[in-house]
Amino acid sequence: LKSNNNYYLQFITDRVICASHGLEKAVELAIQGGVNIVQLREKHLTTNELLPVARRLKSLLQYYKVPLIINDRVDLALMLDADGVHLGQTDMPYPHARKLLGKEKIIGLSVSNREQIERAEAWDVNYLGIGPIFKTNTKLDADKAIGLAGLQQLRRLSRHVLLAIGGIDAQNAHTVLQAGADGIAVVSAIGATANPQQAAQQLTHILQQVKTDV
Ligand code: TZP
Ligand code: MG
Repeated sequence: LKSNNNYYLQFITDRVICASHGLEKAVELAIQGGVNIVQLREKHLTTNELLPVARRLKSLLQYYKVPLIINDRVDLALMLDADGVHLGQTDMPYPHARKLLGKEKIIGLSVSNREQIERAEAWDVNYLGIGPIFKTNTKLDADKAIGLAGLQQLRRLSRHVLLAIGGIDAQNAHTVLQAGADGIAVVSAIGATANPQQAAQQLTHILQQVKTDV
């Protein structure tokens, strides 16, 4: 996974959580604050509803040269010529997704335990989303939080770029980076705030600081 500025800050959309700004405005502000990967994740939209949203986001992100990743849906990523897809453990298995998307596209995969992270070692995923690290109210069917100790243990088992996810905010971001994450992925720490730009900026500073510390 290439990174513009040597840090990874992924913003994951949730139009309900971003409702006060509107999805596109929230994404734009997040980018202006330093977000450098966006994942479109709208579990409650039908395919038909998702398409126009994805198209508008794609042109917005093209303007800012920020990659757009589509949650779960290899078909939509292909159809839109998006930059990539983020796969969960129950989505299309990585090898098939890679075959369809080709080697230039970004493929991220969610992992939350040892077995999943070990299986991913054989695959050229572009990053792993690892978590939930902390308790989160954003994903109701999330696995149990793995904690900082869990992250530290799983870190040793993987050669991949690890983006920590789940309950991460400006208060705890430095601890997940110290535990071995290469970057973070957030929904509410940016989307649920009154000022997504400022929230993203704060996270960006933490990421840049910890990266230059080590
Ligand atoms: N996968 C694991 S936790 C999570 C997802 C999509 C939700 C993260 O949301 P938040 O608001 O950053 O805790
Ligand atoms: Mg998924």
